[in-house]
Amino acid sequence: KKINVALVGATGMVGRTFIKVLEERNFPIDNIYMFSSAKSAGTTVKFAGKDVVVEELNENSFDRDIQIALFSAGGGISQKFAPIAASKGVIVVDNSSQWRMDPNVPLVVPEVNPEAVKNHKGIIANPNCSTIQAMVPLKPLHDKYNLKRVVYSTYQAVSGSGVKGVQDLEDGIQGKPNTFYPHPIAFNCLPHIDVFEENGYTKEEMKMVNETMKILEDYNIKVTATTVRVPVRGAHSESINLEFNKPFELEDVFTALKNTEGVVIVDNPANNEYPLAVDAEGHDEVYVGRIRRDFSVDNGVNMWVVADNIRKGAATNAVQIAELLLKYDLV
Ligand code: 11C
Repeated sequence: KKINVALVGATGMVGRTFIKVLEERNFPIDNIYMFSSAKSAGTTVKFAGKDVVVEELNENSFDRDIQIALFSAGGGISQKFAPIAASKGVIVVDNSSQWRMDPNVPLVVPEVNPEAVKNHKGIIANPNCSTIQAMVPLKPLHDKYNLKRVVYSTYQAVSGSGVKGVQDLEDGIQGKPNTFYPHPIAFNCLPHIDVFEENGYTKEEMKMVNETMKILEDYNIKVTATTVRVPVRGAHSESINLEFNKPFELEDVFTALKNTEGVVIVDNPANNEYPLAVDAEGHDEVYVGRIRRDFSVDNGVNMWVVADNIRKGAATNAVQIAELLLKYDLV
């Protein structure tokens, strides 16, 4: 079965990766439509060897036979156009933060809560990149040992901010002033991702807190986060401290992670082997290492989790959701 797919935000960083990932995974596409703002409309993009002309997105863009639309054009576009697409029978997989916490919108990491897609009412949300990569290793451990508390400390790549973030890092390395971040990102760490909320946390931090509970369907887990932008180009790293309600053997934690789809363990400190952003960039897996007992509490573990934020953290996860729609015969 082949379907018609639309990409909204086709020329952005995630949009371009949608194209790559759809091609790589041989997603069964009959026709593909690409939409963007007026600025990029008219450009030609290659898909599976054919030229596709990018069209300006408008209210009538979905008045044709489209089954799935992958959106990555920012929250404002998703807020306006995802309901329009859904009202015309298109299933939207939305990469923005706009719909994630809506109770009518499933928030899905395919390795973690695939069945949630079945509850969709036209829109399915792709979680935030830093949440996605944490969920993949946390889910099997939560199932086995029941999470009591999670402490996230992130080291996030500039690609999470799109092309402007990458440019600010490249400019800064060459000694030019920053024009995008509020402070230089070159040779620096900024404890500030997205806007600050009234509670003192950033929106990125609150996304990790709220999305973790929604995806694991457990509102008893205590979650806190500090999210930091670091001068890395293309993969987010996270220190994750876990506390469980049940006791565990560390080797069983290793075994559980080893048997988890999408996880690759890189943990051989004797050979200086642990997950690195530069190794994860360009790959779809979530790399986990530095797995060790937290001796400061009864049932605690520390780990280091790295993944390409544009691939598993965005485009790949969205394409995997689209694959689930086919698998479950929902299109
Ligand atoms: C970052 N996590 O690295 C952000 C980017 O809610 O989809 C993704 C923002 C989002 O800056």
